[in-house]
Amino acid sequence: MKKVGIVMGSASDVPVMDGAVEVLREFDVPVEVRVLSAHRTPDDALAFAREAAGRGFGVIIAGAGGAAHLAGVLAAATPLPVIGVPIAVGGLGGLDALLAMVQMPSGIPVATVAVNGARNAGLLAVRVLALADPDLDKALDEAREAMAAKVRASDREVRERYAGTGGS
Ligand code: RP5
Repeated sequence: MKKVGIVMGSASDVPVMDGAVEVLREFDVPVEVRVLSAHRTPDDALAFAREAAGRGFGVIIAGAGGAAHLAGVLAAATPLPVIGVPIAVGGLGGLDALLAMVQMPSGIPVATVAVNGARNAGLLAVRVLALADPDLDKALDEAREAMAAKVRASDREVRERYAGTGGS
């Protein structure tokens, strides 16, 4: 199975990016987690991106906050799909990082998830790998069904709680 690279701009991003690691572990997808900065260690970040496809990665997830160039820089140097996780740091609550990732100019895309949306980034990475892996595809379908069952249980509970209060 292909690996997923989880790259973040600083160790301070770990609490958010843990969400992506967690979901990939739930699906037994191998991960390599790195701190590589587009600003502070640009040569290391580029080297990682250039070598990633040849080292068995299938997808890269990149989390960064502030003027977040990391996802775009990695995407520029690899043919692999890059999923960006904007991280909320500083006074703008992550809006700066969100715009930096989602507003990539035409030509080099970054699939950007919500601010601090590392879990969805992990799920999207699993979905990409599942295109070539029927077992992973089945596991994802089962996880979705389990999630739907939980929502239906909540629906039953709420309907019972408010039964007879004038609604239909
Ligand atoms: C970004 O700057 C990192 O991704 C991090 O989210 C933010 C702040 O980094 P530290 O100052 O905490 O190292 O490059």
